[in-house]
Amino acid sequence: MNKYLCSFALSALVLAACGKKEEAPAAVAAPAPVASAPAAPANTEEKVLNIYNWPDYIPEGMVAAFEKETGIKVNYDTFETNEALHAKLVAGNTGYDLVVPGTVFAKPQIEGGLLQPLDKSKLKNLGNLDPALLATMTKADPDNKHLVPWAWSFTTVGVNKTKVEKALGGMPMPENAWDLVFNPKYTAKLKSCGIAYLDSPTEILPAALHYIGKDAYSNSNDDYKEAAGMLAKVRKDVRLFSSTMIDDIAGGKACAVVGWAGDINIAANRAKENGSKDVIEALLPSTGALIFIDSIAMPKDAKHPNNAHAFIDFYLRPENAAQIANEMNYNTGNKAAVDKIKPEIAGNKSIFVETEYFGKMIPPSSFSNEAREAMANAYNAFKKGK
Ligand code: SPD
Repeated sequence: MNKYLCSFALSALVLAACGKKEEAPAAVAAPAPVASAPAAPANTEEKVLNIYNWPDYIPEGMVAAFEKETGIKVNYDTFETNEALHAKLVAGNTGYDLVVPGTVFAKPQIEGGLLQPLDKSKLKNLGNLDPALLATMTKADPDNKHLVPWAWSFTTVGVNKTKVEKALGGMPMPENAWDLVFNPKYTAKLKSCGIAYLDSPTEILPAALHYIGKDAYSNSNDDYKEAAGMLAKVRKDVRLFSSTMIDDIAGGKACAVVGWAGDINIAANRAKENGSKDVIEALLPSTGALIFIDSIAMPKDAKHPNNAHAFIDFYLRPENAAQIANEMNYNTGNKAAVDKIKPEIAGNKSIFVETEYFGKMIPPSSFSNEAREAMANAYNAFKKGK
């Protein structure tokens, strides 16, 4: 396995399994880690910060703690898909100081000048980040100038195992979990307890491409046609399209989903809190799952850049970064946070995947603008059932 990916894989709870600790690649010039330093001193900016993030993606109390410490009032809005955030950035005048794109979209956003470089002199906790993850992110952000990792996880199949086993009625679970959501032999049975897909072309097409043995980040129209052909066969069995499906899984509307491992784990916890005894799990398909890295970045027209840097640096403190894993079930790219992760989270293989499985996973890449448009067309036709 690539030596950098190896330590990124575990960020690095079982780093020992990957051999000796790697040195940071030359491209990543990060200052030495500084634990728990206070946020940057007060600045002359208006004390406001406008953040645009995904739902269920910030530990409870983090915004309040930042506001209390800095006196900066945070306005916090959410979006549900990379497409929605991208459209806002392209339209301009977003009104936001910080946004959280996936690296798949951040690459064209950086190339298009929609995001501005960060001032690393204001990020004294930057050295807490895992150099291996930063090295991986250079595919999207060549000199790590624009993006700081927020969290990472993977797109996979999630199940309410209790309901799925019942609906399969004695048919064994498939070896490859993707069959549960893409193979009519299984979907025909699981439609009774509910199949849900993420509602986004750039979530579903890559998973479908991967399932049919193509490059998940293919830019080929022929590949999209083949993936659309496969999807068309299961369309009638898909009950829901949703990008905030935590409650759909936890509340019993969906028993098999194409979703994000972090959210599937949140759904499992929520179901338990609601008194359910059902077993809900993010599966590790035998052919691999699709890694994504979400990163925090500043739109080109951010009005409060100093406050934005203060928030990023606050998030980079180990005790704050650890909460994204402990509370939200997402993997942090913050190496200094590793010893603050709770044992039950560290031991959850669908949050901190083991080295062997990490080797099977599909790293993120990106699409051309034309490819995104073609995927959107294929996806919309699929949804309409054409
Ligand atoms: N609940 C937060 C989910 C964040 C998911 N970002 C996913 C991007 C995947 N391409």
